[in-house]
Amino acid sequence: MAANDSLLPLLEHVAELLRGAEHITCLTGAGVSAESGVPTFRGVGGLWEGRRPETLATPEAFASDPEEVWRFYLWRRRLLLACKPNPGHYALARLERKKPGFTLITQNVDGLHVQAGSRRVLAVHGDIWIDRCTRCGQEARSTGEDFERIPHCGLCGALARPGVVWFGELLPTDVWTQAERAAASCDLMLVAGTSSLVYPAASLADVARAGGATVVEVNPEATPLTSEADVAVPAPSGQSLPTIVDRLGDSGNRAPCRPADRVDGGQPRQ
Ligand code: BJW
Ligand code: ZN
Repeated sequence: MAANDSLLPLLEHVAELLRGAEHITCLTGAGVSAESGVPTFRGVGGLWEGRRPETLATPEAFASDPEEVWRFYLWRRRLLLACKPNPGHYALARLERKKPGFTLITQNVDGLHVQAGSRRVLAVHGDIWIDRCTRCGQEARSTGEDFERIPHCGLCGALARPGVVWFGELLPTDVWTQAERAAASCDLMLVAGTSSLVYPAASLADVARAGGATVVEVNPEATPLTSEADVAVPAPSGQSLPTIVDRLGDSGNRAPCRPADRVDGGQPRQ
């Protein structure tokens, strides 16, 4: 669905800001996948609704009841198999090709940015499709077929865990370092579909602002970032981002095609 007509001047203004920016960094959250049918974490219909995050997304929860935690993640994997990227994901993939100095940082673990054609994705909260051994750290990509079986390591046979970042865990160092660098050095930061409640990812907008960047938020609801942002677009990303990127034109900055260069956590972590 196209963006509401009354928003067009605002979207044109954002396109103008993007046109003038050399280094653009985008931070996305669960809201960007909402129009693909992936539930967000907080709010009505969110994954956490009726549950406390600490009961599922912590190392302590996994240690005390790995089966219950795995049931949650296997349920989400099954749901994701039916989800496809939406126009917001595709718009960000097009933006990367139009602007060579573009970096995409995502808190999402669903892989939909890569499916949409984004090539360089800093996945700061990991990847739901990775099984990581709790003993030797060996990582394997799930085939996404067996939703009944709790994964075990192909090398040592120990219990695996999902390759995501839980509360109280460090973000993958290499990915996080690159994300901070991209935030500090951009002249425009686009923050789309995140409640800006979870740290340290939420601090990236502050890092960008401290470096003098213009901050643009895309979110139908107000967040703690809204009043700090230079521009707030109160609309779904699947409707507003395509219009913004369409209006960008070519900018004379088309990036050459190159093989996928995904940055998603790299090293096995314990
Ligand atoms: C739309 C839309 C549409 C809807 N279009 N928009 C500083 C201060 C306070 C606390 C801390 C702090 N530093 C660290 C902490 C602790 C903690 C934390 O942040 N807690 C807060 C809850 C207070 N952080 C951590 O523990 C992190 N680690 C860490 O800091 O390590 C250092 C350390 C170690 C030891 C001790 C202390 C420090 C790790 C955080 C890991 C987060 N993990 C999760 C789960 C990942 C795995 C999984 O998927 O299961 O990541 S939690 C969950 O939240 C997930 C998300 O990536 C993350 C962010 O959520 P997101 O994406 O913003 O989604 P929602 O649902 O919150 O919002 C959706 C938004 O979309 C809404 O605003 C909607 O309006 C909008 N929307 N439709 C556009 N169509
Ligand atoms: Zn192992």
